[in-house]
Formats: sequence, structure tokens, C-alpha cells
Amino acid sequence: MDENIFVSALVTEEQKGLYKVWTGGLELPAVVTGKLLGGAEGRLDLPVVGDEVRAVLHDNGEKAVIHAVGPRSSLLLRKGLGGSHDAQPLAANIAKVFIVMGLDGNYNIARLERLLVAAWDSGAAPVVVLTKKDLCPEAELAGRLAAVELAAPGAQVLCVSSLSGDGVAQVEAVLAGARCCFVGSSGAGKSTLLNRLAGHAVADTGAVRENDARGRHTTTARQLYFLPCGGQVIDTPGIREFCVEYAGGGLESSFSDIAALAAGCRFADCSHTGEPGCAVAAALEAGTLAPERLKSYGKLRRETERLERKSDPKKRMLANRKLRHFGKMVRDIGEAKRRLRGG
Ligand SMILES: Nc1nc2c(ncn2[C@@H]2O[C@H](COP(=O)(O)OP(=O)(O)O)[C@@H](O)[C@H]2O)c(=O)[nH]1
Ligand SMILES: [Mg+2]
Ligand SMILES: [Zn+2]
Repeated sequence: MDENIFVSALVTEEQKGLYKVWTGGLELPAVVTGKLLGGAEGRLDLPVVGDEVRAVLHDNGEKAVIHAVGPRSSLLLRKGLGGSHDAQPLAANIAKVFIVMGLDGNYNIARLERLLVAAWDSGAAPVVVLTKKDLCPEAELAGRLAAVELAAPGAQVLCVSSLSGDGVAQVEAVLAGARCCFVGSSGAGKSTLLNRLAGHAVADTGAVRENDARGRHTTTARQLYFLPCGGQVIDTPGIREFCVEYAGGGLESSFSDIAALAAGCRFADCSHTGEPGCAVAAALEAGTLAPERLKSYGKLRRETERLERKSDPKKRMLANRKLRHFGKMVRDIGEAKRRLRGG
């Protein structure tokens, strides 16, 4: 039997609950333990890119399982409309937040001010990086720089062209030896600057490749890059994409059997908790759906909804009511089966 030998590891990537961690000179795929997931009261209790975690290696050291998240020295959050409960963590343990803004049409002081608030809130030092210097007419540059410096007291302000390389050395000097995070709206030039700093293409650039046909972001991973200058950068995708889809779509795919049954329920929004004409309950009765299967689905759904509830008090109330019914139904069915078996 495997002994549980704990190692410390750095979280380098997060994509919908699947992680990568850096440990012992290797980057390994990682998941969190059920205990950590189940005990998490919200997204903030789960690993974030930049976190130091305690993990156990499995499969001859090819996979890691994360057992605990270490204390954070800083945490950058994107706060949602619902205030602090639906805050989305973007990066942990960063020394500096690079707020990237283009000197082209991307230039927007109001947005910069909001990002500065988030950066200061994180506990890390904000740095403003104005990109696309080559696209800014000489006559406008001084005025724009002055406006940015006025909006960003206490923050360093840098100006670069990732195309020509002008100003990149200053960015490297500020980055060197520090773990940083890039934030900024889509199209600001984050990935282009990152590629320039890396010396080769590590991140997708350009609006077209970041969006699928429906205009949604497809590059949803948060990822940490080790750069030749000795710095580390966590690139965050555009601001729009992050939401509580967390296990939502994946849950339906993993339980496509239940989803297929649910399609036959009389009510489109059937919660399978005793509504008339429920095809899921009928399948349970008929023995074509195993109660264990429904139970696992319920457990995972609870985990997803626990995250969602944080963001919406009304949803929270409804979810609690539904879950009570759901638990009771599973118990009742289990008891009925035991009675049938004569147990
Ligand atoms: N001319 C010019 N174009 C740039 C510069 N930086 C980025 N771009 C362009 O701006 C667009 C968006 O850049 P990207 O790095 O994908 O932005 P991101 O969404 O913040 O990662 C791309 O078409 C880049 O080629 C720059 O310094 N100069
Ligand atoms: Mg990008
Ligand atoms: Zn149903």
C-alpha cells in the first residue's frame, strides 16, 4: 500500500477544478481531495494559482492530490455584483499586480481605477503597464501618462511596446525575482507582453483566438509562467469569463444517464424530489436507476450549489429547501428497498 508522503507544491494552473502543481522540479496534474472539496464553504477555500499546497503523489509520482492549502500572503479577487460572497480568486501569494492597459482604444481611466482598487485590496503592490506605445500618437502620450499617474498614486507606471520591445527591459526589472499577476481587460496586450517576456509564444494572443463562435472566452485557465528574468507571472484571462459554471456543465455530462431520464420528467424544472410525473423517481422505483448513482449526483450537485448559493440569497433559500427534499427522498427509497429485501 502507498504511504501518504506529503510534499509541498506550488499551484501553477487551474481550469475548472483541475489543477497543475509544481513540485520537485516537475509540473504534475492534480486534483483536490473529496474532503477538501466537500468541506469548502466557497471558492476561496479551494486552491488558487500561486497557492502553496500540501499534496500527496500517486501513480509513481505522476499525479498529485491536494490535501491542504497553505496560508496566503496576498489574494487578488474579482468581486462580482453580489459583493464579497461571489468574489472570484484570481491569484494568490503575489508580490505585485500588473494592471495592463493599452494606449489604443483599450485606454480607459475608469476601468483602471477599479482595477487599482482590486489590486490594493489584494495586499500586493500595483504596477500600471501601458502597452501598445507604438500605437499612441506622440502628441497624446504625455497627456495619457499624466492622467494615469494621477489615477494611480503610489503605483509605478511603465510604458511599453511589446511589438518593438521598447520599455520591455523596465518591465523585466520590476518583475525580476517576484511573483506577479497580469490583469486587464481582454485585448489589453497581456498575453503579447507575456510572450515577449518569455522569449517565445507561451500564451494565445488576439481577440479571435480567445473567443469561440459564440463570443465566449475559451482560454479560461489561470496559469503561472516561469520567466527567464527570474520572475513568475500569473496570466488571467479577460474579466468576463469567470463564473460559477465550476462543476455545472461537467456535472450534467458526468451524469448524462440522469440528465437523459430528467428529460422525461413532466416538469422541465423538475428537481426529482417528489414532483408528479418524475421520470427519475420512476426509474428508481423500476430499478433501472441505482439509488447510489442518484446519491452521488446529489452529493456533487450539493457541492456545486454550495458555491452558487454564496452568490445569491434567494437561490440559497431555494437550494436548501430542495436539498432537504432530495435527502429525504433518497432516504425513503433506501428504506423502502431494505423493507422489500426483508432487512
Ligand atoms: N501594435 C501593438 N499591438 C499590440 C501590442 N500588444 C498587444 N498588441 C495587439 O493587441 C491585441 C490583443 O493582445 P493580447 O495580448 O491578446 O491581449 P490580452 O487579451 O490582454 O491577452 C493583439 O492583436 C496584439 O497583437 C503592442 O505593444 N503594440
Ligand atoms: Mg490573453
Ligand atoms: Zn424528475
